[in-house]
Amino acid sequence: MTVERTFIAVKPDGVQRGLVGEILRRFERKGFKLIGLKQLTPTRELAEEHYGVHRERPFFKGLVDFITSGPVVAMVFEGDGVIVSARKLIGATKPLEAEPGTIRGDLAINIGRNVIHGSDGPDTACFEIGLWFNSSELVTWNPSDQMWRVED
Ligand code: 3AN
Repeated sequence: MTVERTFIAVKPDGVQRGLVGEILRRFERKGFKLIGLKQLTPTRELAEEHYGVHRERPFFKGLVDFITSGPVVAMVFEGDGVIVSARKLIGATKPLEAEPGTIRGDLAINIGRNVIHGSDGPDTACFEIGLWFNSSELVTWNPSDQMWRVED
């Protein structure tokens, strides 16, 4: 497996509900390495670019209104298979379809308030990391317990 990076964001509902630590903890416990972390209230321009694929959908304006309504905690995690694994930790888009044990399955009820975003593939991850972070904001480091997470 190749080492990958993915973009994760705790949305305004997750921040307002005090779920940042709970969500971050799940990725850390899994063994993924946090290499970027910041809090910001996204501009409309950033939100519209981020959700550009949904531009023609009826929920687009509401989605942009919501994501720009307050602080978002943006993160980049690194690790083997992190893109697919993060999507599994997050759970299905519709919280009522998300399995218990997943972030949305445990912490959300409504599709419009589903607490977290995670990149859905390698191209999206690359695009979203570049959209939300400058390269100088990403930190390269070696956790001292790395050998306990991976074989080599
Ligand atoms: P995911 O966040 O699981 O990748 P996407 O990319 O299909 O899901 O949708 C992006 C976001 O758009 C969702 N997280 C959700 O907040 C919102 N969304 C998707 N479908 C709907 C819908 N039918 N009604 C309202 N909001 C939606």
